[in-house]
Amino acid sequence: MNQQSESVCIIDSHTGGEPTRVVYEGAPELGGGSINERLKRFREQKDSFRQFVLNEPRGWEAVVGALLCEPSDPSCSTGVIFFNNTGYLGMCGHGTIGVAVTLFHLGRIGLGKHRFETPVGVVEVDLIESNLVAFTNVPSYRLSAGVQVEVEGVGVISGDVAWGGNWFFIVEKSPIEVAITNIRQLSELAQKIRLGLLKKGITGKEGVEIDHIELMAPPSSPEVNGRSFVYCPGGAYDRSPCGTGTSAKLACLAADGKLAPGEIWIQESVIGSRFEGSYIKNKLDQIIPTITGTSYITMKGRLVQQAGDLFKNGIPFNSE
Ligand code: PYC
Repeated sequence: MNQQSESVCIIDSHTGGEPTRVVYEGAPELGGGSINERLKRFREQKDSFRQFVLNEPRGWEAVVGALLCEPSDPSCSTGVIFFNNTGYLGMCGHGTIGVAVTLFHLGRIGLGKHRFETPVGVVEVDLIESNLVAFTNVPSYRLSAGVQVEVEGVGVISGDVAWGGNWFFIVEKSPIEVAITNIRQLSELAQKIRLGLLKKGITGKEGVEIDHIELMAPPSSPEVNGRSFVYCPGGAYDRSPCGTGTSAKLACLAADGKLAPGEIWIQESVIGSRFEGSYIKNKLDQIIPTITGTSYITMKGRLVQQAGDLFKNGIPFNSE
């Protein structure tokens, strides 16, 4: 019998179809300090753990990992570092909803209000019911509007650059219908937009790469305000309407005077799942979005590594 380790405990959930894998036991020791110091150690010294948890054959490209850690801010219930098949995310909206539902399932939090520490700031989470969560995101804003980018084989596409916990390029009218049958074509277009942005040196603040592309379309029904396809770093598309993407979209709507504080915006994903969003303003003229959605547990288990397995750390993946 092979020697084996099965000490990493996980719970999978999906938020509007988008999976989150919470690692609640057996994560590598990341030391003390701020959550950003721990993220740095994770990235620089323990990246093989990220690949082990998410890459095939144990995971797949759509899954976002959530590593729970001791918060440095004692008012927070937990710290959480989000990661995916290609690296690390500042924040993750669907993942925040998934983490809240998972912590409740584990008996670690009760219904009501909690605070989670993320590398881009504290988010406030309201666990309204066992599967229903509203979270108040980090301040979000539009950096620039009507930015033109040359897209290979398509021509010039115009969009807004906005922050919602990650950087987004938001195209108001997708040139391809946002439909489940068009996922391959939408992904190819989004990847070309991303390359066009890189080529022209269009970035978020402080030169940070814009790694999420959001293609908007008219709603599919009168109860919905907008439909979106969100392309994530690593090449997966978001099955959910994307919590940080909905936040960035709200920032653009607010900047254009198209959505008033407190007004409800319902954003639908390419597979038809929905988030409800609204915002208030802060003193810096940024918005503070609140996003509501549901999440359900799909799997509980342990990840196993056996000696002799060539892919015991996952199949190495490089999105570029
Ligand atoms: O919900 O913010 C989100 C998100 C980011 C990447 C995948 N989902």
